[in-house]
Amino acid sequence: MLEYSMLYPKSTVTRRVFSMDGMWKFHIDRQGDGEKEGYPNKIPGFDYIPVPASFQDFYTQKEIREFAGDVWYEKEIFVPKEWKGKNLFLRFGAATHRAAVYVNGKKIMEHEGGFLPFLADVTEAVLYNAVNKVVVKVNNELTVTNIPCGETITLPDGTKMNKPYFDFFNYSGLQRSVSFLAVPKEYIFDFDLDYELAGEDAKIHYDIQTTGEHHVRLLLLDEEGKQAAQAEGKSGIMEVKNARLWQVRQAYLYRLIIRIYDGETILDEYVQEIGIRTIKVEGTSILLNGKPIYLRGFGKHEDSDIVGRGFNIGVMKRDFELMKWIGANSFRTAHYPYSEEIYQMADREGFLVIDEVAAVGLFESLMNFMEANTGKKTAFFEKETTPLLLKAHKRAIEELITRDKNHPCVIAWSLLNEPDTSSEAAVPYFKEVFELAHRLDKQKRPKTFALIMNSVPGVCKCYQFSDIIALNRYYGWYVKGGYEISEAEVLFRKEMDAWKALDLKKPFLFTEYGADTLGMEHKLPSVMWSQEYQDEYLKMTNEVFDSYDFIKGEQIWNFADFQTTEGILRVNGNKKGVFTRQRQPKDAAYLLRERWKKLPLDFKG
Ligand code: EVA
Repeated sequence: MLEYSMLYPKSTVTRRVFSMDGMWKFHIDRQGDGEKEGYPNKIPGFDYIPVPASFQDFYTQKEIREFAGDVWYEKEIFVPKEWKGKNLFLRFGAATHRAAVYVNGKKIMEHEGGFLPFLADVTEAVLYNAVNKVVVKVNNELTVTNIPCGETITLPDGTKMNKPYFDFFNYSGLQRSVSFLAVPKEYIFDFDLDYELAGEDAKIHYDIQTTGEHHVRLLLLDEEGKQAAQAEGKSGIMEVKNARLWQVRQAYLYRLIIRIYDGETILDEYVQEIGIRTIKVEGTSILLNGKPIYLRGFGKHEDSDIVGRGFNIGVMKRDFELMKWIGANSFRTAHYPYSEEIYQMADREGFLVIDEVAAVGLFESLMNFMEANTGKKTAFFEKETTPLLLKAHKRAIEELITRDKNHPCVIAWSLLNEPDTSSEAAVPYFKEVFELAHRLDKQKRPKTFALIMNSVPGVCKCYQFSDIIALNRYYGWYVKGGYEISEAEVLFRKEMDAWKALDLKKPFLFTEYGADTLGMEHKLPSVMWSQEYQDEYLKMTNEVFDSYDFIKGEQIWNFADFQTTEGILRVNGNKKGVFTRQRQPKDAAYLLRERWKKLPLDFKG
């Protein structure tokens, strides 16, 4: 169990949340000696930047954009005296990739992992009815002992530089909201829900964890605010008559109110919207509420102009509108857990989410999507440091599942993206990771990982761990692109025939396929990178998808163009977007819309 509660911050009759978003004082620690220089008490200078945001794209200097090391943030907060006697927490939606938190000069905690929330307990450190100083040191260096993986090199002139083993820009900083919470001494710490459907009715199996022994009561309200069910005690079953189910693109959300009582006094209250639904895999089918579904949608990124990977509420709204327009019903949170607000929106809009932990780059190469095809092996899981990586990875899985388990939108966990599965050493690693996820999830959702191009029958040692076989495939792009596309199709079908021959009795899903396309480029006849070629590529790929019954979904790479490390394969970023980075459609968007609007939800049963 985690040492702090991951519940999303909400004000209720017993809780108070104060947003710390806005301008923070900011300083880049070029010497890396901030502690020695007294930064925990006060950071130097008067530069201010917004939170939440990545720090990289505001500035005009390349050495800031590429900076690898420590950056410092500072903000003052007034703590009212009425909050005495409460637990006071600072909550960081994320700090990429690791952070140390100081209050009034005193170190409170450290956290590693750049895409999940953490809480600093500042109850003892604050001064009441006074201004308090919050200082946060954020470090963005990449290592092979933390996820996502990469390395930090030193250039001949002494400058440090990040070398990701992954294909997205190493945006960092305080990229998500920061809040200050006042929570009662005895409080609701966590809860787990699971659903069982019985005819018209539903049973909600629940477990509530609190920090004390007082009595717990639950109340379930429907969308009109009418009582739909109630229950007493920390664990049990709540019966919902004539339950309205959470369905794909037709969400129904109940409001669950959890309270701790001392007699008739409410000690703590937490409120969350929940959706009643079941999810499971049976044979080659993915079943939502017992009925087969076919996924259509995207691998995405949190990425936009100016704020980088910072949570951007406007971009989130636009993305959902575009996904609805194009007829998508799902997305994968490639390659890290997204901001919590995105899952809340997916809950409300009825989108299916494959929730991915930041285990990307477990294949030692910047261009792994290219090199996997060459037969390159990197023995990634045979490193001396692998046990440390495994520890960080498991911790991130625990944080992810604890954070996201009660979202109806989350239908599967993706535990790795494109690891090197060619050596036996990967097997015990996978075993630990998959077993942990299974144990932590009361709903026992399907678990998967995205297979890199060379993870094929005969080579991949780990696909058996997956409940859904998720393939990242680029036949017609990295393999035999352009006029060779007919050969790409032959090779693609050959691989799919090999999977078919294994008769795994599991659903297959394409978690990636795509072709880089410049939003302004037209060419008749087509060439690679033109809009015409993206369409040709999609026609070929779709035909292959439709030839195999066990393929139960397609999530194209990528929803939108996104920023990457600069290099000869990337033109100011990755251009595989169906939409541009500014969220306007390429030609392929119309082709996909045509297809997806017609595909029934239960396509291929
Ligand atoms: C690509 N291919 O080459 C993508 C990457 C992605 O951006 C992959 O999983 O295999 C990766 O991150 O465009």
